[in-house]
Amino acid sequence: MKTNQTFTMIKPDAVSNGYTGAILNKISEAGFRIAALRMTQLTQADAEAFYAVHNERPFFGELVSFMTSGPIVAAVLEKENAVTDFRTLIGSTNPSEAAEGTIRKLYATSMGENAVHGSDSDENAALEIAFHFSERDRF
Ligand code: 3AN
Repeated sequence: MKTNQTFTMIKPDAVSNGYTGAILNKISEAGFRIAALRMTQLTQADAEAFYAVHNERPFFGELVSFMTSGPIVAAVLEKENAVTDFRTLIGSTNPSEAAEGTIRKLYATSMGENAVHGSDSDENAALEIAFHFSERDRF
């Protein structure tokens, strides 16, 4: 398993607010190589499967409904220590607690509508990458 890759989604709030370009630029400036990239819209089944780990949480319905509400941009990012460094770049789940200069501090609006997803472990990165991209769409 590659440990130098992570998976991200630019979420519907950030895409509809016009932040896709700015966020991709910030990701590139931070030294990540974009190894795969696609704009798509998650179905209800996609979002339920992707967030299955949260299906007992009180915000699950809200999360699935938000994540299917509009297009997202999915990407595979490559860098040494990709998972950890990307979590640092995006900042805390709650944007009001996110550090200055982080993507969530700059572009997120709330705990639910928090602009970007970033894998939380190498294992989940591999699963999430395989969920969204076939081999031939990865470069
Ligand atoms: P992170 O995305 O920072 O890893 P998780 O894994 O705890 O955060 O949560 C997954 C997603 O669920 C978050 N990105 C956010 O969109 C949503 N979420 C988490 N906590 C809440 C909450 N209290 N209310 C609404 N949505 C939430």
